[in-house]
Amino acid sequence: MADYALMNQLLYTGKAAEVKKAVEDCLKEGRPVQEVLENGLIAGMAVIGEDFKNNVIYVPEVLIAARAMKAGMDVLRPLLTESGIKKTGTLVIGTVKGDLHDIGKNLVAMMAEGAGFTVVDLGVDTSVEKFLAAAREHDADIVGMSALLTTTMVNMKHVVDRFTAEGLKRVKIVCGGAPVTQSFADEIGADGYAPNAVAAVELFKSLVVG
Ligand code: B1M
Repeated sequence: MADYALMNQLLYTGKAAEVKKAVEDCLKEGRPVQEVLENGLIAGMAVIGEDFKNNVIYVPEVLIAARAMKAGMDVLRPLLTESGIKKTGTLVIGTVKGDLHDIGKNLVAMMAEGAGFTVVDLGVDTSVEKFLAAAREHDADIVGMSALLTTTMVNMKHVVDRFTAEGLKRVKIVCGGAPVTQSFADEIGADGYAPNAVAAVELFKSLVVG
């Protein structure tokens, strides 16, 4: 018998192997993929997001929980594609050129995946060309850029300028990272800025809805 409250708890405490097994057990029991995703994983991740926002838990706990969620998602991902469940949207995300920091970017990517987005993670040191090619190839709704250095955040502007020059207005561009601010985002012409992973996912959802 599927016990989603237990799965949420396992996710919260970052028990990756147990979450994976719980997801597999639910599927063996014949539970619908979308039910397992929403009640087991997304509901658990939502609690993490809230507690993170309210300073009940901190980055290490979120990363451990996010890894557990990823273990569960790895089981569901191929089935989600097969069953054609409507995803929230497609996010192409990367850390900008010259920057190797990826902890915050990974957190944003994992939380977005937990919220139902298809996430294409380009990793670190991502060139303008790579953002552009991936946005086209995956028909991205959102391009997310992360930067942790004052010397690399300027590269965000190059991405915005290039997307504008290429006429890719449909793709919303969001930026974040410790030195980035709302006024910087406005200055470079980005569509949005988020100070943390929870706010980023809320922003992505609002941009996809319209
Ligand atoms: Co670096 N580093 N680092 N570093 N590093 C900082 C950023 C620094 C502030 C430390 C300091 O001097 N106090 C400083 C930057 C100074 C500046 O530019 N003003 C710095 C420096 C100087 C450097 C090097 C140049 C050091 C050197 O080699 N001399 C070098 C640069 C390498 C490079 O990138 N080319 C370097 C290297 C490294 C490590 C490799 C050792 C390591 C990175 C490991 C990794 O990421 N895999 C590292 C680390 C760990 C840090 C600190 C200590 C921690 C960063 C972090 O992961 N925070 C950092 C100091 C600090 O920030 N306190 C520092 C936790 C993470 C969860 O937060 O990334 O802010 P954050 O992400 C948040 C939000 O910003 C937001 O959501 C996340 C979750 O809430 N967010 C987004 C992030 N991306 C987003 C995208 C969005 C929306 C929100 O939309 C798309």
